[in-house]
Amino acid sequence: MKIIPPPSPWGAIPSPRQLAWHRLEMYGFIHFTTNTFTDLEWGYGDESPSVFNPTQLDTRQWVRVAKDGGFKGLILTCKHHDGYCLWPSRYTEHSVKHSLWKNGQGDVVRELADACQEFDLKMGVYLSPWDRNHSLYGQAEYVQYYRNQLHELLANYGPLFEVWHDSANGGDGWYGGACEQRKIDPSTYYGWPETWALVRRLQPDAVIFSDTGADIRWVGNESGVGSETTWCTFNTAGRYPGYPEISDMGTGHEGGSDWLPPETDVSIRPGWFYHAHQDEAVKSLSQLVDIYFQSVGRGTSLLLNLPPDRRGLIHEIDADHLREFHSFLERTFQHDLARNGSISASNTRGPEFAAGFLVDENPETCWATEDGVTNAQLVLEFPQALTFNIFKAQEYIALGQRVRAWRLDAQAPDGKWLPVTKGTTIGYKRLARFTPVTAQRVRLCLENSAACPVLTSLSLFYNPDLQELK
Ligand code: FUL
Repeated sequence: MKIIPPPSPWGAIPSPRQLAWHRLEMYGFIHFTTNTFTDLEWGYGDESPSVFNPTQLDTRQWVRVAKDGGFKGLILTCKHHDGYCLWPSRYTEHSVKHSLWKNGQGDVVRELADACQEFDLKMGVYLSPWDRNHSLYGQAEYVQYYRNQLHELLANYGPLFEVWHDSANGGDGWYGGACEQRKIDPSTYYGWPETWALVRRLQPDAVIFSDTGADIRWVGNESGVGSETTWCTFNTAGRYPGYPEISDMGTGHEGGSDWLPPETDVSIRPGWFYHAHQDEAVKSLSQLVDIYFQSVGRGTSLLLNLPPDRRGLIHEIDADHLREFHSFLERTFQHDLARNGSISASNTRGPEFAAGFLVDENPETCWATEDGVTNAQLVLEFPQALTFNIFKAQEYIALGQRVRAWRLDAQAPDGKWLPVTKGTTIGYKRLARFTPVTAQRVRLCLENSAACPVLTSLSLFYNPDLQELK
């Protein structure tokens, strides 16, 4: 029998570490530092280390909340812009060493690493490049200090899944008492290639986040909204973390030079840090579901912030909302209705790439057309009409991202095909929600694709409560 080869990769493709990251889909952020106790969002850098004094810090509670929320990992602000270190770094005194918490003997990073290991959750670190405490910030010596600290985090706390470098620099700070403005040139100052080489050497499986990679990019906003059109590919030439133009971060660039998918970061509260006066403003189920559809549902990963309070616990309100969110998603995606039907395609590359692989729940199998076919239809037919209000599709991104435009139709009883919804890119995952439709035959039209389409899954779901959420 003739073996049909798979399609050749199209354009830039993900590395194994990026592919593993795509599959995480959702993980949490933990913003915690002196700000939690001073009620600030950006500490100036002159805070007394002793203000950090959680009364009941329990990283196992954070991990339990994250797991109950369906999250696969947690990323901790080991150092935010104020420079305060949540671990006893040997390179500074501005840390938990001088906290009243555990008489200066504590290490929040260690406690989180232990809890993550105990409950089998992944861990990541955020180390702010901008440091408003350090006297040498702005000079070459500071970059070495930053790398030394990163080395401590990379070498001493077990495997990390993500290393997070933000690009903020608001200018003014304490800077060892100088109290002045210090802006740096983000295109050269931090020497990112060398720092990223350190991450690769010590944590080869960790993805590196910054505005522009090395592995994942920022989505371009902090409101939890991915772009309707999302290309995982991005032209990185001339770009660097802190690059002033961000309007294309969400969309990316079709046919871009690198695989650099977006991560959507957003807080469950208005602020990144806990403030008691925001207890009533924790995002509702409806807001969280919107965020999910607009981030994960647009092919990005969701990084949702869950800031611990002054006790050192994730507040009950946040934990409740998250549990509610997770159980809503579980209910919504429990039964894939597409599996009740038979599926056929207008074109198939060969038996190894049959349409049936779209509904087998195996991310390693796929349907593909013959080379040169860039427009194809897939028809799902059910024994009897069924009702659905969510559509899901996934491309087999190991071979690149291809689809540019798609449309979903349902067949009316008189045989006419009526449009249900449509979109542009699909990528790792595309979700679409709409008012419930009842039909016996449903058709996905891939109207335009950069190369022959290669999909790994096609699903329909029904949750009658979805419409009620608004
Ligand atoms: C930004 C910071 O300025 C915010 O405080 C927060 O940490 C956010 C996730 O990244 O760059």
